[in-house]
Amino acid sequence: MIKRYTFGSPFVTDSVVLPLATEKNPALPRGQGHFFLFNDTEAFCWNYEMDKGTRVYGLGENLHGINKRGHIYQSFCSDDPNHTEDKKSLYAAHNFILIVPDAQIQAPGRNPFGVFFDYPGRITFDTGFSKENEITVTCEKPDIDVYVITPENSDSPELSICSQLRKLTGSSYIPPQWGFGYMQSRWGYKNAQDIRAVVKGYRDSDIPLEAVFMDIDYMDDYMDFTVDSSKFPDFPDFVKEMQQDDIHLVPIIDAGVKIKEGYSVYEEGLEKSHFCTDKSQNSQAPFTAAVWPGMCHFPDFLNPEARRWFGLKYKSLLDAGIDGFWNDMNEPAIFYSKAGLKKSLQTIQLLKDKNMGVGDYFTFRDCTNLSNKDEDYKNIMHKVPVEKAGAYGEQNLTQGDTLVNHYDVHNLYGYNMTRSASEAITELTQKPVLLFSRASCIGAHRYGGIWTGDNQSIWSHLKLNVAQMVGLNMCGFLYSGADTGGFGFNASRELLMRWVQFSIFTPLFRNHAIEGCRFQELYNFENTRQFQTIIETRYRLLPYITKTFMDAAKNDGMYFKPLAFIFRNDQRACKVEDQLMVGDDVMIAPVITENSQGRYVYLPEDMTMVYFGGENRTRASTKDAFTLTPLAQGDHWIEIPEENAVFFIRKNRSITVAELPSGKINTRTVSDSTDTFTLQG
Ligand code: MIG
Repeated sequence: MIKRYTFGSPFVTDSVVLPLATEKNPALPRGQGHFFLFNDTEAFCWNYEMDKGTRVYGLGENLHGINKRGHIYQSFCSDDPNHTEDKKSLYAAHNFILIVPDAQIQAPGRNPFGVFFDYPGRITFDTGFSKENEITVTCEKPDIDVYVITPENSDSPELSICSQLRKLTGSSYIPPQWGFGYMQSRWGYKNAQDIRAVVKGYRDSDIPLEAVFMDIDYMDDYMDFTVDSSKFPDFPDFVKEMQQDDIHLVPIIDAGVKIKEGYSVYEEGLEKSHFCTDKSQNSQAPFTAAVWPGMCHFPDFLNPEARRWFGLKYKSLLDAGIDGFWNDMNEPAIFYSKAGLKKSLQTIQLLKDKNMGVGDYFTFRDCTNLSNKDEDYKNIMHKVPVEKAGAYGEQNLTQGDTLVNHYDVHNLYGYNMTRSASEAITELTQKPVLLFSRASCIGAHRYGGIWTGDNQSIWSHLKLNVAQMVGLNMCGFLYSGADTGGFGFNASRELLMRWVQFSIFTPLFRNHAIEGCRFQELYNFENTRQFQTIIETRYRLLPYITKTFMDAAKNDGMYFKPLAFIFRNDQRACKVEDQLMVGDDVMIAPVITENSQGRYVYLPEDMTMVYFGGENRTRASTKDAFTLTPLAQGDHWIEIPEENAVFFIRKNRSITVAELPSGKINTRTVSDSTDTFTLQG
């Protein structure tokens, strides 16, 4: 059951699609905490007292483990590539938590429940950091819709809560079938030649590849919807050439629109007033700040007309044959604003001839940090229909619109960029299009997938990736994954190998790396055949992976689940943080530490271990390449050599896997019809 509690006059975020009447009485039933307002600031607050054994789930992409207890998290979409443990926020705002009270304590009102905070601005979740046994959720404005979700069945209450959240917020985006293939990306592929070389590298080493991503360098001077003709002399022709080789090209689109005379997107946006405006200029001029292309304006994605206008711009690339996009920098990321730069140059001017001691030096040092500042966000204004704005409207305009300050609705920007693309693409073409975004909030899962942004090639980020997948699935982002191998830093062969072994199970499976780092394409590493074996396992598992994904998408379920949601009465299973269920039949236990030949795996029940790979593997005999070993419930040390993919099938369950055609598989795509057979657990 879902109950809606409305406080003040909330902004209509469109995160929710199910109309629900609001509760007359704002008091929560016993065991669901209480709401209040801070007297001094009027800030909204929800507070809940936990027992020692209570577990907290949710929060989508955010940091730390599967159990989110014990930290402070914040939803404020942030372009911050340093995903260290002290951070509160990554690129997304997934304001859902699920609380599972300690099952050992029997008392009335102690059932699992979920809370979705439908709020567009900065909101903080203290899940037992300030006080070990208290959760406090606070947001800055008193205007908010809160949805409290209780289970509809007692067999799997957690899954029931998550599925109701999806009913409330709409069903998840489904990618084209090829989106389940293996994809390669790198910031630094400069031209058609570079991309051809990548495809050749994969074909020569006989590793399946479905798509190559085009990062910002394909554009003419970083201008959205342009292609640099010196790098791609005949772009539609090149797209065709790639298609003939079964390769999809996926260009990036950034949020900022370059200010440049003669650039049609800039000129049209200006003429039609489709850019966000500048508060310090009484909203009479567009807001200006620098990103990749230098000074930019920002499309007003919260304004329905601007949203449609920008979305229809994807047409030029669709017309060139493109069928996939990734939306970046849409928190929105800001390098510096004019005002910010001016202030900092003034500060430097004052310090110029000074003998700087520590105070002045720190002032000097800090004043050059100009990115993603609240001051800038507070200077951006959106034009929003009055009926959506609630108490957020600041100044009514003609034609039923009002001005809303970006800072207050910051988390809706990336979401509405993806919505802009998705709605227009649906209008423009019948073909299924791949679409995912960096910034998001709940609601965006209806329009596209997300990737988890700029992680790094370090072991702790592989571990984080495992936990993130659970939070993301709970919030509806089924089509998601991290940059496999890590984006920043240089990946060791071993880390990449272990990461690929995990990512063969993530619906979005993309290897991506930063400009200038070690080349991370699989064929650039020694013993390429071992990588080939693992990627092949992905392709062999596709019948199970796509079926599990489609079941989750169609039934508002989860693709990745924590063991705790399935083996609810097993206290050990409830605490497992590094093993996941993939659907109902398969459990995975990725290796996430270095120099380990294997790992301990906890089996909550008897399972069959499946090894794929090794010396026996030949294409002609797929069946022989799988080794099945029944194992009893309990702890096991499992050897997981580099060239093997290992997973577990639950007892009496079976999964369908694909035969691969014998011989070279380099033209194989996910859509090839292949024979399948069954692995029996
Ligand atoms: O400021 O387009 O997260 O995937 O390669 C960096 C260049 C901008 C950030 C994205 C990353 C992408 C990079 N972008």
